[in-house]
Amino acid sequence: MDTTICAISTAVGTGAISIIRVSGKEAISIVNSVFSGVDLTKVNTHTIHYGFIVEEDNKIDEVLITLMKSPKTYTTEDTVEINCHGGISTTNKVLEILLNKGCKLAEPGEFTKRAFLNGRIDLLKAEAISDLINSETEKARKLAINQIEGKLSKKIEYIRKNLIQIQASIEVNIDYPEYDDIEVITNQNLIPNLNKILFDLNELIFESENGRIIKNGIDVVILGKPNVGKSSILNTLLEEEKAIVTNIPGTTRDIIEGKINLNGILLNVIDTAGLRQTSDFVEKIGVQKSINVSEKADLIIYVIDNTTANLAGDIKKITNLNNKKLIIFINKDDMSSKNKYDKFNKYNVVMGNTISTNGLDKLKNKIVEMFNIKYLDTKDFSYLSSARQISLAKKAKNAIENAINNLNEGISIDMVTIDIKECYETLGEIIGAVYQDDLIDELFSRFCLGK
Ligand SMILES: Nc1nc2c(ncn2[C@@H]2O[C@H](COP(=O)(O)OP(=O)(O)OP(=O)(O)O)[C@@H](O)[C@H]2O)c(=O)[nH]1
Ligand SMILES: [Mg+2]
Repeated sequence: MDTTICAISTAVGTGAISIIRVSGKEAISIVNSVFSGVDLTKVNTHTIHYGFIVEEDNKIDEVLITLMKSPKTYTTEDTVEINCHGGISTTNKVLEILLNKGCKLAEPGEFTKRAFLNGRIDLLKAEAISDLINSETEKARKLAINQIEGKLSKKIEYIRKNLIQIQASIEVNIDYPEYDDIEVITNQNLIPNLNKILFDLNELIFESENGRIIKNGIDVVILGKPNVGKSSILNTLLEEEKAIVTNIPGTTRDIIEGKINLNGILLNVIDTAGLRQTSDFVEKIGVQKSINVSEKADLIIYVIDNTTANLAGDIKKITNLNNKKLIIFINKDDMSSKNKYDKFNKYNVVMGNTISTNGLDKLKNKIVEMFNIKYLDTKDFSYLSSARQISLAKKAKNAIENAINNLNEGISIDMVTIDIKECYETLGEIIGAVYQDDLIDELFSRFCLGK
């Protein structure tokens, strides 16, 4: 934190402008020492200056310098941003000059890490900055910007405030039992308050599924026997001839992926090798891969060929897919069939084809319905969304459940303060009020360089 760091903040490549960001105690003096324009140590904060970056008497680049003095900056430290002409060689040369003058090259996410460590933003907001950069849909962008604005932090802070009030009233009872004007804490008034917190945590965890799918999308795996039309479904969904389609069973041997935007939610669609017993070495590996990806899927579309006479093999495979969100898609409904599908009544069944333009509309509608995609628009877009946040919320919930169970089992109130404190601190970890250095390092290392 004592060093002055610098990095290229724009994408590396040829472009109109590249921005090099410098932050730290010596940011202004270092840039000033290589700048031909005004004396940057004497100008007002939040001003822009024209000039050249120079090395000995050589002009390296014509630049605009944005100067921002602490504390109203991204990192809260003195910050200088150099707008260079874009292009790899110029930008790298300016960066090299700054490094020679004593700047350290920033690690990925180090500017944001400093903003967090200097107390300008909490951990949820810091994570959301990375999410905003990586967002691929409008909904993901909205989720991230709401988190930056602090909507999610407020929800967590609210629960923590209630916990601290409960904790304080218990402690006052323990410390000053002789006072008459203090409300006596009993199981009767404590348990309902803890149940209210449990309710809020359950809601956060339940709704985190929305956050997860808005941020990461839904992993959809297309499974089924060979030649049923899996690759045709992928191609039709993507509106692109991505996978090879032939009438030869066993055409697809590896997994093929593509993304589509369904009502603002990203579907990561994965086509797989048809499931069958085979002696072909390569195809065997492909079939195993199909099984592996299906285990990690959020949704399996199991495809059946409408013209298949014998469904016994399909029924067996579908039965093995228990615990998975599943749609059985009867493909090729443009072809006649004597099949009856009432044995699939307990599943989500959709019929369609890949021949007509609206042959897959019912399939898409079913996905929208199963993942409540329309309902998401009516909500406030402040959900826990990362695995880190969700697992901590679950840990906090366990602590509060322990407190309630302990009270119900007759354990004394002062003992349950341990569980209440654990819940409070775990929620603190979500926003970064409590943190471990290595976890913070790991989290910021996933950021872009220069952010
Ligand atoms: N009539 C009709 N034919 C279809 C339909 N969808 C796919 N087909 C045909 O079915 C054959 C197999 O299609 P694919 O998409 O390659 O099937 P697959 O399930 O990917 O097959 P494998 O890769 O071998 O597992 C091709 O000849 C397609 O043109 C459909 O809705 N109706
Ligand atoms: Mg295929």
